[in-house]
Amino acid sequence: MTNTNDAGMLIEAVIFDVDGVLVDTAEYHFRAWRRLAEEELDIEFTEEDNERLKGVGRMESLEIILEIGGVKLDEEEKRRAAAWKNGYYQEYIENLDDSVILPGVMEILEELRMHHAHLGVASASKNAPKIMAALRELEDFFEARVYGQDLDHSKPHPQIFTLSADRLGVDPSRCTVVEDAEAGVEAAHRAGMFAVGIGSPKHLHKAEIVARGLDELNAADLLFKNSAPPISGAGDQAAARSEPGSAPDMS
Ligand code: B16
Ligand code: MG
Repeated sequence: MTNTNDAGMLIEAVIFDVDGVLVDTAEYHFRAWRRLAEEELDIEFTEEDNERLKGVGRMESLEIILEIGGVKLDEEEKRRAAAWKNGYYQEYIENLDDSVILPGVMEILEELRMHHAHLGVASASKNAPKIMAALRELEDFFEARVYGQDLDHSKPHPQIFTLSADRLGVDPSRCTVVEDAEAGVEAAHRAGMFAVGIGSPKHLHKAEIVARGLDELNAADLLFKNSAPPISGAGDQAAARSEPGSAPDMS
């Protein structure tokens, strides 16, 4: 690889989050949590609340919902609540097909492959192996995979991405992470990587680039190879790029 980003660094690898970046399953997580919150726990749970759960592990997500509702459960009740949610979620993902792959995903992966970028997939979800196995054409793009089963720590802990870089054999400073979660952007920065946010600039403004979807970006954007801003169809706040050359916040 000889691509250089504006900070004078070489990007050799791109690591993709799964839910909300590659596939449209983030919506299913939200529906399953809302169903649990409203039907089983009598807690009102909004889309805004859900932003705090994105990318966060199952038990940590439950703790956030309980905190929102001011509800206390003992350990056994928590275990059962998390299992209920997972049961609902698994019903939603039972019959997955290629239609869940988000717009622009296959095209940008193809393009990155032409640039000889190393590609990794990294998800906090323990259901991610099942999702990826159902989508073979997508899975085939990736050299390294890190899933919930491999992790001791939840995002924003950087473990998910440092382990990915390790498996790809690439230094963290040469990696870009593509994430839809605020906690994921923070995890990328704590791993010493660049972050591309997919979703709303309101929640993802700390990422070096924010776009509504991968269909607004191209391989050069993820490799920080040019400085032209991505085109956005994003209504209120268009795809935003922070000042190129700004190094990731390593705090
Ligand atoms: P599970 P990602 C994350 O996946 C989801 O964003 C988050 O909502 C979910 O709670 C977490 O996986 C754990 O998922 O309950 O299936 O193990 O965004 O990191 O791909
Ligand atoms: Mg995600």
